[in-house]
Amino acid sequence: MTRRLLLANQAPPRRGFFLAAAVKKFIDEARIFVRSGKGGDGAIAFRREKYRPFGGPAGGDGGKGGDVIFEVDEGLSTLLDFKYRPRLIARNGEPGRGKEQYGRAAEDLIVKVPPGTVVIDEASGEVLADLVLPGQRATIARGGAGGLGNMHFVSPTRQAPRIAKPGGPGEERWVRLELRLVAEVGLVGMPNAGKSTLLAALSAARPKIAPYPFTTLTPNLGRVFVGETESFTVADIPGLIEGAHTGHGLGIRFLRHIARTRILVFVLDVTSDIERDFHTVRREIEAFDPQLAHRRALIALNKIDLVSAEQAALAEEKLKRTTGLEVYRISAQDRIGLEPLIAAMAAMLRESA
Ligand SMILES: Nc1nc2c(ncn2[C@@H]2O[C@H](COP(=O)(O)OP(=O)(O)OP(=O)(O)O)[C@@H](O)[C@H]2O)c(=O)[nH]1
Ligand SMILES: [Mg+2]
Repeated sequence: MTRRLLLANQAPPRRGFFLAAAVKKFIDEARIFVRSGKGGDGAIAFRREKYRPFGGPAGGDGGKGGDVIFEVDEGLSTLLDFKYRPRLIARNGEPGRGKEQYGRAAEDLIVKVPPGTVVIDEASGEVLADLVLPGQRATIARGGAGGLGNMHFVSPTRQAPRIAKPGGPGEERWVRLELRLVAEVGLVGMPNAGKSTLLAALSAARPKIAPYPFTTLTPNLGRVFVGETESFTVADIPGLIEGAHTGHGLGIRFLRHIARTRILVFVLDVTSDIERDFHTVRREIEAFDPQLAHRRALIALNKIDLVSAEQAALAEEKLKRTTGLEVYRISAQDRIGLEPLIAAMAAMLRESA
């Protein structure tokens, strides 16, 4: 009886659990409020000493307010934390005290962000920071300076100043965070072309692979090793279809994640209309960012295990002619032709360094 009750109670939350698990994977946009600390006020105080009727001014300075500092943490890969923590507020500096004591400066608020986080001021649209390298830091809101205590305001005509400076104000702003993955190579193509299969074949990444379009819902990253010393990162993004830039399919918002790549690899399915697919994908990329369409690129002609060698060769020739790009015949599934493709990517990266 107890047991059945328990089970009945457990049933409903499952759906929420799965939803949360799906969302947890990858968040690449966030809007947050940041505020640095105010500086502590300077103190007005006088020395009181036995046998000295007029002690001098002794009000100490206030401490500096805490900065809000963003720092790249290599271990992070999503902006998820900010969904739960949209307000980042640093502490105020302590006020100065008597006996010439300074107020304590507030600790800075160090906020960890994933590599590739772009910080944009919401009001002006200005990019405040583009945080890419591990450990890289940027001050997003500067803490106010501590105010001067009255001990600084003594002059020959003013022996007992009753003035001190208030602490400086902190800064506050709304910022937008955008994650742009840091990868050297971006895989682009129609849904089902085999991008995720290729990423899995090239790296230790294990993205979901399935025989239907729009399997990949959020980008995947993998590291590809070339020989002993060289390596580069490859991003696999959701498939693009005609009209993606007007919101068809999953749209083009994930193209942001290949904005930083140095080369693009068009993954084409040899069993479909390859030229049409190539131009469709190319057009969508161009609509997103004309710059991106000029990025160095090569073609991975995939699924050659499904056609004869002659058909594959013909397709390759046709593509070379119409696109002017290097074409590599591969089967991501059967791991055919991967070595030359990897070598070509590495060479192109070296050239464009
Ligand atoms: N025969 C064959 N099938 C392949 C090959 N590469 C991928 N596939 C299959 O094609 C289907 C789609 O592969 P995915 O890697 O999920 O394709 P995708 O381009 O990532 O698709 P989206 O994530 O939907 O954009 C899967 O059933 C794969 O097993 C290949 O070289 N040969
Ligand atoms: Mg995929």
